[in-house]
Amino acid sequence: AGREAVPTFASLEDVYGQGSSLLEAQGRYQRLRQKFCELYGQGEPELYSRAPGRVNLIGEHIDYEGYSVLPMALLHDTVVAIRRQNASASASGHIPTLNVANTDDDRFPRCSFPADPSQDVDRANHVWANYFLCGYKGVFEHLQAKGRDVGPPVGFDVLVDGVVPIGAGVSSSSALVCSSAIAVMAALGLSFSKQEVSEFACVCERHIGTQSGGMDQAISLMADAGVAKLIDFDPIRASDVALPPKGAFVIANSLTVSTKAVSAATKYNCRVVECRLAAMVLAVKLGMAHELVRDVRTLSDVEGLCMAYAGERDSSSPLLAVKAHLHGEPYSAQEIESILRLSLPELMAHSPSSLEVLAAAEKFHLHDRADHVYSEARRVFAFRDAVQSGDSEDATLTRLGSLMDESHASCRDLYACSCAELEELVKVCRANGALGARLTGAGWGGCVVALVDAGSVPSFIQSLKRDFFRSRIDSGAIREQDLNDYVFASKPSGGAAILKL
Ligand code: NG1
Ligand code: MG
Repeated sequence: AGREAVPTFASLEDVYGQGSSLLEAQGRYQRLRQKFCELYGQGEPELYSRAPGRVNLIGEHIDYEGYSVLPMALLHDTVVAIRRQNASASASGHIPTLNVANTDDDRFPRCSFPADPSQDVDRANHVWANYFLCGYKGVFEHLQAKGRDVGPPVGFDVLVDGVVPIGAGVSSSSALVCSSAIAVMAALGLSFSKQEVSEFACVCERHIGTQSGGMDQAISLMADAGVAKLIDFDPIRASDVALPPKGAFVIANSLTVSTKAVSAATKYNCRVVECRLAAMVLAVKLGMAHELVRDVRTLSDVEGLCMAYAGERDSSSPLLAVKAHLHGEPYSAQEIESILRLSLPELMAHSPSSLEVLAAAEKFHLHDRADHVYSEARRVFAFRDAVQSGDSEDATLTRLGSLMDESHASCRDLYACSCAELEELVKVCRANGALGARLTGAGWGGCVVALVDAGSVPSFIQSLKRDFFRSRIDSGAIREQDLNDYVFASKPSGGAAILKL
C-alpha cells in the first residue's frame, strides 16, 4: 500500500461523505473560495488540497527510532486553496512570490516569500507559514533527488484554512506541511505516490528544526476511512488495523499547549539525541567495533546485536540488554564520551539542533529512554495482535485498554513526556470508565486519547466536561461554546487528497 498516487476528487462528497460533515464542508469551501477571490482577485483557486490531523493510538516516540506505530486519521483537516500566478505577470518583470494567507488572519497573518525553493526556513523567526514553506521546498527537493528538472521559478497565491487543533499532539503541523506539499505538487501538474510524499514530507518538515519521525505525514497521506493503520518505516508502509466496533476513541485536550517549533523542540530533540546515545553505548557494550559505532543512529539499529546477546530470538532481548548494559542513573556527557571514545560535539557537528541539545542537557537518561522505546515497540505489535486475535470483543477491548495504560505509564515514568494537566485528564478518563487512556503525540501537553465503550460515548464526554473542563470554563480559560473542539469522539477518517471542484 502507498504506491498509488495521491488521489484527486471532483466533489466534496468523495472526501466528506454525506450528512452534517458534508454540509459543514460545503460552507467552509464556499467561504474559502470567496475569501480567496477577495484577497487575490482574478477569479477562483485552481484547486484545493486537504490533509488530516491524526491521533496516535499507540507507539509514542518510537517512529524516529525506526519502530512501527499505530495511528488513525481524524476528520479534522487543513485545506489549502492554491493558484499559480500567471506567466504574463512574471513575464512583465513581476518577481514571482509565494503569497501565503490564512482564513484566521488575526492569529496567522499573511506572509510573502520569494518563489525560491532553495531559500532557508528561518528558524530564528518562526512564523506559521514556515510550515507551508517546508512543504513547498519538499516538492522541489524531491524532484531534485529524482534528477528531474525543477523548471523556472513559479509564484503561487495560497489561502489556508485549518481546523486541526494546534499544539495538541494531533499533528496540525504535518497536516499543514502535507496539504501544502500536495497543493504545490498538483498546481505544478505533478503527481507523486502517497509513499513518495510521506517520505519527503517527513524530511522537509525537519526544516522547522524538530528531528521528527515519519508517523504524522504517513498517516495523513495513507489513511483510509474506517481503519487505523500500522505504519512501518524504511520504507514507509501502512497496513489496515480494523478496530472492534464496540470500542470508540475519545480525544480530549489538556489545554496545555505543546508547540514544538518554539518551546518543546529542545525536549523533543533531546529525546532523539538520548536515544541515539543509548543505541551507541549499547552497541559498544555489545561488542561493536569502535570505528563502526559512529554510524549507529537508532535503537532499532542495534536490536540485532541485542538479540545475539540474549542468545535467542526472544522479543524481550533488547530489554534484557538494556537492563544488563545501561545503568539507571543518568549519564554525563563525559561518561558517554569515554565509553564511545569520541567527542559528542564533534559527532553532532553537522546538526545544529543536536548541538543545542548538547549545550542544554546536563544529564542523559539512556536506560529509561531505551527501556521505553523497546517496550513501546512491543506494545504496538501486541495491540495489533489483540485486534486480530479472534478473541471476544470485550476481551480484546480490555486488552487494548491495558496496553494504552501501560504506554501512558511508560511515557510518564521512563520518557518523562507527560505533565500535570495530562495526568489529571488521564485520571478523570479512567475514573469515568475508560478502558484505557494515554497521552497522544509528543506530550508535554496536548491531548489524551481514551478507549471507551461505543455505547457510552455521550455520557463519557459529559463526565469529562463536568470533571475536567467545567472549572476551566468558570475560570475563563476556555469558552463553553468551544467545548466540542476540546473533547470529541472520532472514527478513523480518510487520507489526504486533491480536490478539483
Ligand atoms: P506531534 O504530537 O504531532 O507533535 C510528534 C512527531 C511524531 C512522533 C510524535 C511522538 C512531528 C511532526 N511529529 O508528533 O513524528 O515522534 O511526536 O510519538 O514532529
Ligand atoms: Mg506536530
